[in-house]
Amino acid sequence: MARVFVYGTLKRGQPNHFRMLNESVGTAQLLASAVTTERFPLVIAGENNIPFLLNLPGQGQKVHGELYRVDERLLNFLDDFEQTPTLYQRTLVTLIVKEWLGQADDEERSAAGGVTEAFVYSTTTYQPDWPSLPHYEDYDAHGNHGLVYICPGPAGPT
Ligand code: PCA
Repeated sequence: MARVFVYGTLKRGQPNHFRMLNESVGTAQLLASAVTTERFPLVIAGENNIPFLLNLPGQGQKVHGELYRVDERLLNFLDDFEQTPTLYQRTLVTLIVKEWLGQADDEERSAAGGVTEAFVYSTTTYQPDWPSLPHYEDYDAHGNHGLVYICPGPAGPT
């Protein structure tokens, strides 16, 4: 089992959330809503308007998202889907839990001060202008930025 913090198209209500629910590739349980303890630039970039958390702690805003418990199969699927390690890199991030949700067990809920760690798909490889794009704290593919995410085909993001 592993824990993954999702901040982009994998969140509930977002265009790739169905991939978290596809039991033929593994299982995920929603544990909590959470926010990063540090600031990061979360930008929308590229031809397909893909959200990227740039691994530049201290810049941008604290990023809001969802914490999941996933099995190894789903983690492998997500690594492939997110083109890790070329497009994104899977790194660790420190989070503050906003609200534990039904599927978190007592041990998970005992995290001191609600501070916990999880994997995140962030990137250290990006175009030089990306850090100066607008920063978001709570991604929504249909937000008033107008940068609607263009879904990848079955092969994954392009
Ligand atoms: N998918 C991953 C990284 C960005 C994206 O759209 C996520 O939702 O966290």
